Amino acid sequence: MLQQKVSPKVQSALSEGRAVLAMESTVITHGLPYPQNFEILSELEDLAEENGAIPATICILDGVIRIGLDSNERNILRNKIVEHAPIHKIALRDIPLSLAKRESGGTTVSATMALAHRVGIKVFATGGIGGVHRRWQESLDISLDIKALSEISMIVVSAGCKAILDIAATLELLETSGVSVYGWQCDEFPAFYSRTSGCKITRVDGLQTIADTFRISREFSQGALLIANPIPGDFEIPAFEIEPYIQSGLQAATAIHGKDLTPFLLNYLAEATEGRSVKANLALLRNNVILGAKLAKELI
Ligand code: PSU
Ligand code: MN
Repeated sequence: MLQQKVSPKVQSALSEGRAVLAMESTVITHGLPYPQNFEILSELEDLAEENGAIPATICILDGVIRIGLDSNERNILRNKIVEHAPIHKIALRDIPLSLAKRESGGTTVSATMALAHRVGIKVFATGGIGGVHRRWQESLDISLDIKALSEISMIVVSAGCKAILDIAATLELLETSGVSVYGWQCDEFPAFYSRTSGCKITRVDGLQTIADTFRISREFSQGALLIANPIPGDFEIPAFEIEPYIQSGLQAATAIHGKDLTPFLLNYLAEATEGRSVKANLALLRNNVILGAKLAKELI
């Protein structure tokens, strides 16, 4: 009943024990505007390979789990987006219904982790994880990403969490959930568009340290190791510049709830910053894929 297709390239890399890097697709379907989303998808896949790992972009197409896309599948996804066919944002809990109804969609961090883990992929690069939303006291809006990170064994590279979140609360919940969080050559948890957030984390400086830590941690934890990789300085939007836009975006979003909130805010920021937030998002994705690919290679 469950249909899954692993691309031949990813399949042979997995069976030969070569490095594979998982990548999510909600950032393509819901996080970035067209056509930048498809341009960056190919670019990220090339970057992964140049840095030593076979890329495995994960999504669901017409009720089939896809692990690794070839140009044909990329075109199918692109056509659906261009033609405004229904493309869902699929979190881990949404996977079964999406498959049963033969839907298509981008997989979020939680869904991508679960699907990557099923086929034995150990490293995953994303843009920013979901977390605890601001005003969580009223909404209780906390991303399933946190629970997935606490339960699924994987190294996850992200540029911190989205700046639209309550970052301090997200870090607290990651701690309670047993997720080890380390800063890649940095001492603060990055805030997606900004390199700093004011929240201190433990620094790691070497690929081998991370790989060894991950191997050792398997004795103690079933969950993920989250590696926070700050956006490259040239593309950073400092917190004092982006924060007013986030505030006005949150004001505009009072009627938007649940899974629509993140795409709404990202789109709002793209317009408010005249595309600067999109350029930042692309830069941090490249940066994370490069580090993720190197980690996947180190872990072999
Ligand atoms: N960060 C981005 N763009 C995105 C996302 C995160 O900059 O598109 C996506 C990721 O797929 C993440 C999801 O897993 O948003 C979290 O959504 P929610 O807050 O609804 O759980
Ligand atoms: Mn949510």
